[in-house]
Amino acid sequence: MPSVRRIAHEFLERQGLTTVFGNPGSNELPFLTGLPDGFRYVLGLHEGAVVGMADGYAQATGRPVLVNLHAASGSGNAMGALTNAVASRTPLVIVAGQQVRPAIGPEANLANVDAPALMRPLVGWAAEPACAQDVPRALAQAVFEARLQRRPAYLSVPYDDWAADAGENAPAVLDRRVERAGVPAGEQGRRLAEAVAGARRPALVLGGDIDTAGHFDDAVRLAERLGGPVWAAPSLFRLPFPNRHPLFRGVLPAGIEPVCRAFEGHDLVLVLGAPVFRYHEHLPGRYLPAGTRLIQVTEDASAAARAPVGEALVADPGAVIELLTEALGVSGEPVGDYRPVPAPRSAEGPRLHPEEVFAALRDELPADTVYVVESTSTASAWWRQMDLRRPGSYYFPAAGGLGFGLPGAVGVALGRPGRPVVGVVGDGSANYGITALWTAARHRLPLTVVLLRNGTYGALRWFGGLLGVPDAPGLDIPGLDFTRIAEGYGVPAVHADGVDELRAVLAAHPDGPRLVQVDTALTTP
Ligand code: TPP
Repeated sequence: MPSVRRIAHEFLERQGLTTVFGNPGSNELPFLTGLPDGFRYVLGLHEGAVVGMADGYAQATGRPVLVNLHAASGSGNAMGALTNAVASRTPLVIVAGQQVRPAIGPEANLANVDAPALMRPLVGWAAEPACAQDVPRALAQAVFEARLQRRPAYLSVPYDDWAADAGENAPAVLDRRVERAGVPAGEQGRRLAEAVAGARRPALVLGGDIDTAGHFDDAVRLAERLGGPVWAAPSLFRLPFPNRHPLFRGVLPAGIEPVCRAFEGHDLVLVLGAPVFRYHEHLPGRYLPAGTRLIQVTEDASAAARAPVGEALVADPGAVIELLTEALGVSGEPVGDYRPVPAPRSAEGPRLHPEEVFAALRDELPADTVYVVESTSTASAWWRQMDLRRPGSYYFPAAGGLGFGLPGAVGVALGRPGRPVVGVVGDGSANYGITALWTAARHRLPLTVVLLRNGTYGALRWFGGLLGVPDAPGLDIPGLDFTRIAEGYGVPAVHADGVDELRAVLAAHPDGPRLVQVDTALTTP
């Protein structure tokens, strides 16, 4: 009979989970031994970076990805990064090493005493198989749970299970297929099409899921037939629509009252592929203007159930886009031209305004560049300057947990080798995932990191004003030189002193990673 390990490796291979992001410990080595030839192990030096890289990779490839973590300590280190993967609905399959079963009760070193409970609020499914022979089936369940729920799943495996005999039933999992279909039933589709076609002034709100699921261009077709304004959902983590398209009105502010204000005058708001809504700043008010009907279409049953307002249909937003585009027919109205970019603002003194940096990126880098952004006080500057027209062009930490930017950029660069990838990262944010630079160097990824150094936690300064607490300590971070830090991890780095130097640096396209540090002025989000 084959071992549990043999069946597990073969199952993972058949499911296409052959890239493993991990940081190993003694408990994990027995799983990692004898990996078949087609496997690739991507070592991250800290579990936060491991999960951030896996998240970026899974999002960029659109497929579940295997993550291997070390017991409770490694899983604990990964949890901040996991909050982002949960919010972006990334199907991570996390396998963590556990002590041998007899050592768990007495709490031997590296025993993860109640492993599933440790992770449960975050992951969609967590388990530790009750015996070695259940490991292959449980691993299959982890993969299918992650894929079906689009949420990380967690499996803790005692390390002596891997060498155990798998038993005669174990190979049955190898041929399993589990799929999902999400097309609305005829009557549901008809009602939805009637509501949309009958609306006087419909508005469309698109969530990150639209880009994740590959419906960016389909959303443009639907919007043009609808002819109404399009917003991106609040707390955006992927751009679902070209941001200079004439119908695009921007990212909705993440507060109840301003969202309500934006919908004023619309009789129907159709939300596709987003929760309703992921607010951030607590700005209370009515959820919707009087007389505005909201219909949400999402594959995420929990997002439908927990919304405080509106009707919801749990269905594949892609199928609904197709259905509605057909039902609406071709509109006679021209939509107009893409909106031009304004001249970038400049700052007083030697520091660059972030708009000058973003204008340089826009002008000097190819139009299909992918940006992984973790710069928190520069959002409005970003959207004023950028012109992103391709699917998969923009990633942001989905739950606002810092530490995604650098690792996420590394993961995207690994997953999308055909497109230029740029990480745009603040000097505060960079520290939470800094070890990912080592992985970028190790894999010689053609990744550019643009490091915006304003010497402070800019977004928190703005929040301090909003909350009426301008004197909170711990907001300044002077004295960091990321050119030296990057060099230490093996990534060549330069400090660009002005716009001309920045533009000249960006115009060169090295075939490995590089970090470009630039001093920027403080702006408000
Ligand atoms: N810790 C984590 C893991 N996530 C967070 N979001 C925070 C702390 C709180 N936080 C939000 S924004 C921010 C901090 C610390 C500052 C980020 O600074 P920087 O990257 O320099 O961007 P800036 O706001 O200056 O543009």
